Amino acid sequence: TTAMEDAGMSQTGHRSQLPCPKPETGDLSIWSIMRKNIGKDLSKVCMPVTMNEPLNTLQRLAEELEYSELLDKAAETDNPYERMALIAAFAVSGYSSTYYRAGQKPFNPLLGETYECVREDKGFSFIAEQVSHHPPISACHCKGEKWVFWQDARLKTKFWGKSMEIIPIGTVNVSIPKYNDHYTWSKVTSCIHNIMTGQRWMDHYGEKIIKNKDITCRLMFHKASYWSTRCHDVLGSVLDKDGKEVHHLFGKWHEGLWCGHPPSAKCIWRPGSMPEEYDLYYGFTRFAVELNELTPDLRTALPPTDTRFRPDQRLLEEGQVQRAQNEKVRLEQMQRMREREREEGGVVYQPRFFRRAKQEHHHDSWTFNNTYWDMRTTPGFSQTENMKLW
Ligand code: PIF
Repeated sequence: TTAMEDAGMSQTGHRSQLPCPKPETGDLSIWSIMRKNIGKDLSKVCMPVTMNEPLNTLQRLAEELEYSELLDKAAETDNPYERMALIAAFAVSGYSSTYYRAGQKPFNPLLGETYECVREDKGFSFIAEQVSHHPPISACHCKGEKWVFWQDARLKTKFWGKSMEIIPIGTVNVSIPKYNDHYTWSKVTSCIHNIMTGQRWMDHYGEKIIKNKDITCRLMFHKASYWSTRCHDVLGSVLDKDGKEVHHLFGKWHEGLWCGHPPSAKCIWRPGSMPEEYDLYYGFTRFAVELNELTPDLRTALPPTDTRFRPDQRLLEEGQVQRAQNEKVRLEQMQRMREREREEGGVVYQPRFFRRAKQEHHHDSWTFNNTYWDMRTTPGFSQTENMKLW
């Protein structure tokens, strides 16, 4: 280990470990929760904090940028087919962190909760906000030096008894102004297996189609099966305007993506190594460990609605399960009261940093209103009126 790592810091200058391993809590309650709520919309059920990991869905969206260097590289690649292959690698890379992560669910953010992630080392600034409570919708926007990434995420769940399917609704967007590119895609279905007993694990399957002008990339995520070696396989093609394959892509979402045909294929993405004892720390990657870190400079710059200030999530991170549970209940109650006040006053809730754009494929899409970063510097969030979420 290096001196920095010994000081609890990673090469990036961020923390390299959570303050505390995941507490042993037992898994029994999941049974009774599911049994009591059969057929119900699970997003309307209050889950115990022990089902959570100390990250929320806004931070999970930021996590999709762990391999943002693929976007940097795409933004410097003149060949549009190679550029598409790099965008495809990026769209696959976002799944790799789920390989060790099926055990817990992210916190459901409170309405109006925000999360920013400024990474000077990676050259991006990310902001996300919970824009709807029922159904839960998270919107985010991220500006790199030469690209922009944005999406709104919403999901449907299907409970099958032994497993649960998560069907994402929403569009992922990447634009690269230099080439006038606008890539769009939607996510594939995810499935949590062995939800009640045994070792939980996650799978992702279905077809993902990435579009940009007249170039398309088709990516097929194979459904894992007990007798197949094609577990976690991803196969794809970059197609020209006539549907002719220009590049062949293959790999596994937890191992990497290659372009070409073996043995001469070129690796275009491979996930980083996991931190030590990751299995004791919720299966978080190095990047995930850093997401909820609250440094002194952030403490003064962030709006009070930022997830890093959310007490129940912080308490869980510190291993104080009972206190975290009590806080979760209190915050949910406060949120219900705010909702009731709005109802009584006839006030329609307006998100602060995103606005509802046109309807897209039967669902609303959300776009950034571009006010966050200006407000952050002038007048600064200590001078603005902010929602009191906790
Ligand atoms: C509460 O959220 P929870 C409920 O929404 C509750 O209805 C509400 O009260 P209200 C509370 O204020 C909320 O805090 C419910 C639900 C929503 C998500 C993220 O956190 C899930 O208690 C993403 O839980 C799943 O959870 C991705 O959470 C998994 O939206 C990888 O939908 C679920 C259950 C998903 C189970 C996954 C199991 C994994 C082991 O009175 O205002 O309505």
